[in-house]
This record gives sequence, structure tokens and C-alpha cells, in this order.
Amino acid sequence: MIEDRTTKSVRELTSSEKWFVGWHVIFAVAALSIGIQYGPMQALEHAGLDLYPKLSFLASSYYQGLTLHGVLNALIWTTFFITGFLTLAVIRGLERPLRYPWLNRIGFWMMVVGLVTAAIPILAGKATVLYTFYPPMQASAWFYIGLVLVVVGSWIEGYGMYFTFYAWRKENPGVTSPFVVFASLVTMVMWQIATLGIAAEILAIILPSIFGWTSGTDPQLSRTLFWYTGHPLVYFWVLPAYLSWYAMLPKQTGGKMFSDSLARLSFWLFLILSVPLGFHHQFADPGVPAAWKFIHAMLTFMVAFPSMMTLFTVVASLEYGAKKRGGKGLIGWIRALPWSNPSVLWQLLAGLLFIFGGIGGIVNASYNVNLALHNTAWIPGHFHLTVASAATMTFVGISFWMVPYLTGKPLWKPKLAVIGGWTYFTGMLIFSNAMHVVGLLGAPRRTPLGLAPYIPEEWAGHLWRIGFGGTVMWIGLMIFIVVVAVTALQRKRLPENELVEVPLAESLQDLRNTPRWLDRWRPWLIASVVIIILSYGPQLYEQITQVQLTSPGFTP
Ligand code: HAS
Ligand code: CU
Repeated sequence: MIEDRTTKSVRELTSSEKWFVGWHVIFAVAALSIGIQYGPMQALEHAGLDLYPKLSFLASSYYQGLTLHGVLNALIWTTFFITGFLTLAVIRGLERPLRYPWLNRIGFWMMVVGLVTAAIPILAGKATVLYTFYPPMQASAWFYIGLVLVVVGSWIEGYGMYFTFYAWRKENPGVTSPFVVFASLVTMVMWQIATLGIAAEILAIILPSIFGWTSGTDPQLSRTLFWYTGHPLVYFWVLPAYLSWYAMLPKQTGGKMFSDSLARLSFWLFLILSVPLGFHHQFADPGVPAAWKFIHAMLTFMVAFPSMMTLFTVVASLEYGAKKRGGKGLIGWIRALPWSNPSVLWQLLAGLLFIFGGIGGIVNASYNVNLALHNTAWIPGHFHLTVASAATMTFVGISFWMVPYLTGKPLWKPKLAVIGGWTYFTGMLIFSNAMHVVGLLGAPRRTPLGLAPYIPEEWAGHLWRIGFGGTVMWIGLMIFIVVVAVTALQRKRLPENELVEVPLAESLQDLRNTPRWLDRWRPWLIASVVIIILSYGPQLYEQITQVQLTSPGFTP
């Protein structure tokens, strides 16, 4: 059964709801605007131009800069943007207010307190442990407490979304849940299951060791718990981008969602398959038996499948829209896409880069090939095509309609925003390609290569391209930041009849044909817990019963 939408006007967000979502975007963009300042510094360092001594007010060392870059961009910009965007999707999708708005507010401000609590020690040089904070490296306790607050705050925002959905469900029995709401909830549930690992690592191992209750940490168990969270974290970043590609981008390009059922199926597959494969980050860890690495490698190939489904269905809906706009030919229709719309452009370029990021991921997952790539510059090459392209460029694209929607103001200089997209894209192509190649040649990651005495001649050109590409990327993102900041701060307002709407695509398929089993939670939740127990249970049991809390913390 579907609602008849023709007779009733759409409920848009109220002004206070818009402010609430807007605060998420403000903190997200603020974090990004600090985090990206370190990007060119690292990239240029590789090219032999070390700016750290000259810009010591930004960071006193390469590693402090790298920690700020990773934490602010990969953890803070993403989490704040995602919780804000999903809140908007839930309220708009259900066309009802949050059930307990105060609960969501508590969650959000807890995240803000956490952000500040974690940022102060990093800025003070007391948490130079990179965004993976592997023990036995040790930061100030406040760093971990801050991270815990950010995570718990995001859980609370998730609970607020579940209560809202539950209230809607009671008001609308038997109605298929709107896809954007369904996708938001799956993302939050997956995130809550996933973050149990990092919560256990910090609360049971790291903090007790810092407080002196235990004699140290167990690096192996810590890494296992970290990657239990760290892998699904990457899907927490990319699923909101998929939500936009599936259900919003088609509307923006004049098309429809290709298949509501396939989109739902891919999200369910992400719920059950995102978590149980963290050992693909630990192929080189001596403490994990090879058989378990093999099982996680196989599961990794399985989780690439719903992304391939996404590639197929999203491109199909783009083609449908482009052909309706007059596009022709096997490939020629691509030209008929609205490339001059900055929101669309950034998302299309995000998707194009992600094709390469995805292929690289499958290479990473191939056990024996991974041994040649692990801990080389190839890996940051991979993750700049994923989190810094697929996710970040899509969030930028979303911002280009969302900020006008939230503020009622027109987007400032859309043409400049388009130029910014091409700039970032070009920089990323140069940067990521050079990182992959120099990684294959053996250049290590997490290393100030410019200072290293062992640089072979053959790396030189690639290191130079890293410096150049990284700087070009920085220009692209600075354009984004300036465009959204001026958009929000300008006086000019959109006239009543030109207000921006949330782009929600209709499905080509009649929602009545979405099978019931794709809108039922219980079987999928049970399946995800069972698969996690099977894939992690025995190893967690073994590592916990053999735990040795003996490594004293050290401060780099
Ligand atoms: Fe990964 C390491 C394997 C996806 C992020 N990954 C990382 C790290 C990060 C990261 C941050 O197996 C480093 C962590 C660290 O610091 O150590 N990754 C994979 C695999 C996938 C994958 C198999 N990764 C991601 C995503 C990320 C991300 C998504 C962030 C958002 N990754 C690994 C492995 C490692 C790893 C190993 C450990 C390596 C090591 O040794 O340390 C797959 O899920 C990818 C599937 C994706 C595809 C592409 C589908 C394409 C689509 C595009 C649609 C196109 C459109 C455009 C819309 C098959 C959906 C159309 C445009 C037109 C113009 C028509
Ligand atoms: Cu992973």
C-alpha cells in the first residue's frame, strides 16, 4: 500500500528543524576547513617542500598535522555531516517531526562536547597518535573520552530517529517505509553494531591502562577491536552517499529511481555484511590465524557485491533521466546529464572516482597482493578515492542544495562551484594515481618521505605529482567552503516561489511491488548478529582468553 501524495502538500522542515540540521553542517564544514589545511602540507612534504617548520602555528610536526587531518576530516566532518543529513532525510521522508526532539539535541551537543574534548589534546600535541590510535601508542585520556562522547552522541541521535520511525509506523500501519528513511535507519543501526568494537577497545583496554588500573595494553586485541569498527566505518561514510545516488541524484538529473527493491536489497546486504570482515585490515598481523583472514577475505568480496549492484542501478537511473532529456547512444547520453549543476557535477565525479577506488579495494582484499601493498602509500591512495571522493564529494554536492534549502538563500556563484568540482577531481586523479604507483614501488605510508634519506630516484616524479595534486585538491575544497559560507552568510533570499526543495526521486517501480520481506527488520537483524558471531566469535574468544595487558603506553 502506498500513500496517495497527489492530494496533500508536502511537509517541509520547520525553521527550528532546519536550524538543528544546519548546526550539524556548520560543525562539519568547520572541521573540514581546518582538517584540509594539513593536506597540502603533507603532500608538499613528500615533494620535498617541508612547510611544517614555517607554519608551526598549525602543527609542530608532520605527525601532529597528520592526526589533525585524519581526525577532523575522516572522523568529524563525516560523522557530523552524516547525522545531520540523515536527520533531514528522516524528518522529510516521514513528513513528521522528530518524536523526541530533545533527545536528538542531547545527542548532537554531546557530539560537540566530544569534538572539543578530543580536539584540545590533539592541538596541544598530547594526542599525536593518528586517526587509528593503535596501542601501545598513547594519547591523553581526554582524546579517547572525546571520541567516546562523539560516538555515544551519534548513537543517541540514532535512537531519536528510531523513536520517530516507530511513531510513524504506528500512525501508518502497513505502509512501505519511504526509501530515504529506510536507508537512514539501516545506516544508523549498522553504525551502532559496528562501534561496539571501538567502545570496548577504549573503555576496557585503553582507558584502564592510562588510569593505571592495568599494567598496559594488548596491541593485538586492540587492533582486532579497532578494525571491528574501522572497516564498517567506511560504509558508514559511503552509505549516505549511496542514499543520495539512489534516491536524490535521479530527481536532480530528471530521472527516476531505477528499482526501489534492488536499492533496499543492497542496503540490507550492507547491514549484514559490513561488519564481519575487519581482518582484511590485519592480513599482516601475526596474531590472527590464516584461516580467519581467509574467511574475512571471502566476506570482503561478498560485500563488494552490493556496491556493484549500486553501480548498475544508479547508472541505469542516470541513463533513464538523460535519455528523457534527449540524450542518445550507448555512451552519448552521458553528455545530456546536467553537468552545469554543481550538486550533480560533484556527485557524478564522486561516482567516477569511486569506480577506481572500488577496484583498488578489491585488490587490497586479495590476501597475497595485500602483502605487497599493506602499509604503503597505495593505501592512502585507495582511501582518498573512497572517503575523500565517493563520500566527501557527494556530501559537497548535497550541501549545494541543502544549504540553500536550510537557509532559504540562493547558492552563491554556482559556476565557481562547478569549477571547484573539476579542480578537486583533477587534483585527485593526479594525487591518487601517484600514491598508488609510488606505493607499488615500495614507498611507505604515514611517513614524512621528504625527510627520509633513502628515497630512490624512481620515486621522485611521483612524489612531485603527490605534492602538486594535493595542492590542487586543496584549492577545489577551499572553493566549496567559500561558496557555502557566502551562501549562508549573504543577505539575499530566495523568493517564495523559487525555494529549494529536498530532491526526492520517484521509483520507476510501483512501491506496491516492493516485496514485504524487504521492509521487515527482524530477519536481517538476526542474520547480521549471527554472521558477526560466526566470523568474529571464535577469534574474539581466543584473543580475549589469552589477553596479555603488558605493553606499556608510549607517547610518540
Ligand atoms: Fe577500503 C583500506 C578493501 C571500499 C576506505 N579502505 C581502507 C582504508 C580506508 C578505506 C580509509 O581488503 C585505510 C584504513 C587505514 O587507515 O588503514 N575497501 C575495500 C573493498 C571495498 C572498499 C573491497 N574503502 C571502501 C570504501 C571506503 C574505504 C567505500 C570509504 C568510504 N580497504 C579494503 C582493504 C583495506 C582497505 C582490504 C586494507 C588495506 C591494508 O592493507 O591496510 C569495496 O567495498 C569497494 C566496492 C566498490 C565498488 C565500486 C562501485 C562503484 C560505484 C560508482 C557508481 C558511479 C556513479 C557515477 C554514480 C565495486 C557504486 C556515474 C557517472 C557517470 C558519469 C555515468
Ligand atoms: Cu576495510
